[in-house]
Amino acid sequence: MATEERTKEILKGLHDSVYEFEEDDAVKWAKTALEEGVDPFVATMEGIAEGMIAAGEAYNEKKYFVPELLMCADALYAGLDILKPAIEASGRQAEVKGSIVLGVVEGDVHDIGKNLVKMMFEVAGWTVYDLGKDVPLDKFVEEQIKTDAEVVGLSALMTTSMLAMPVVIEKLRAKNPKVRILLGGAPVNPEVAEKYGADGYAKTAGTAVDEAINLLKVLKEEELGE
Ligand code: B12
Repeated sequence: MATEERTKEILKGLHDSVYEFEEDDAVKWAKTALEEGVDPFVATMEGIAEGMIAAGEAYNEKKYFVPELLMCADALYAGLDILKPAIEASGRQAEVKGSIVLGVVEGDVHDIGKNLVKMMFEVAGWTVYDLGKDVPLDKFVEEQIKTDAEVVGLSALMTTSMLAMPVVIEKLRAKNPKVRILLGGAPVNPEVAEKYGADGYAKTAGTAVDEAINLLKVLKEEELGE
């Protein structure tokens, strides 16, 4: 079991290897994390995901440009390949499992965050219907009807593409008033989610599953009350 200090060092190693787009180092630090007993969930959220968020900040500050970001993403996925099976094995199965249709709305190709969210649902034992990125709005509705998923998760990373969210929500509600809708992505916040008529919001992939479980619990209570 790594000491607190060593854990910090390993998390920094993961963070920096994503930030500095060192794919081999990301693999090396992910393996080190597992060998030394760092919780793979913590390694993912506090190491790898934080490294990508820092890369996003570097982009905002014009220190990084598109090629760097894409290389950071490659390092992120290389680390995740090692950590995901370990998260699964560490028994993060949720007590309540459901199914979710997940996608990034039309006009938006930012899918790194959505892929982290997907992974968290998968390791929790949920069934994920991943529609990918730049998803035509009607596709969310079609997929929800086809799969009868209890939850639909919408992701948007741009202030322009997030405007598609209330449109999808209206379409989903028109077809199935019971479906629970969860929003996420950097420009979204609880106020926006409420204004758009969503049922829930999660700031990070780490809290998305808990939020979805809460939505399912409310749904079950409503059904019992009927
Ligand atoms: C990486 C990146 C890219 C990559 C995307 C690669 C990929 N496959 O995703 C590339 C280089 C391709 C790219 C392209 C563009 N980008 Co860009 N990009 C970013 C950047 C730097 C980081 C995003 C990221 O991956 N963050 C890391 C992840 C882990 O965080 P996250 O996505 O927020 O996800 C977390 C949470 O939000 C949450 N979450 C996410 N989704 C969901 C869904 C649900 C249901 C839930 C519950 C939670 C949840 O969980 C995640 C993990 O904790 C941001 C800036 C920033 N600082 O955010 C700009 C940014 C989003 N991009 C921007 C722009 C403008 C563009 C381009 C238009 C640039 C251009 N001129 O060509 C194009 C693309 C256009 C398009 N049509 O989509 C702008 C958007 C501005 C706006 N209008 O709001 C930003 C904000 C940069 C800026 N400051 O200008 N980009």
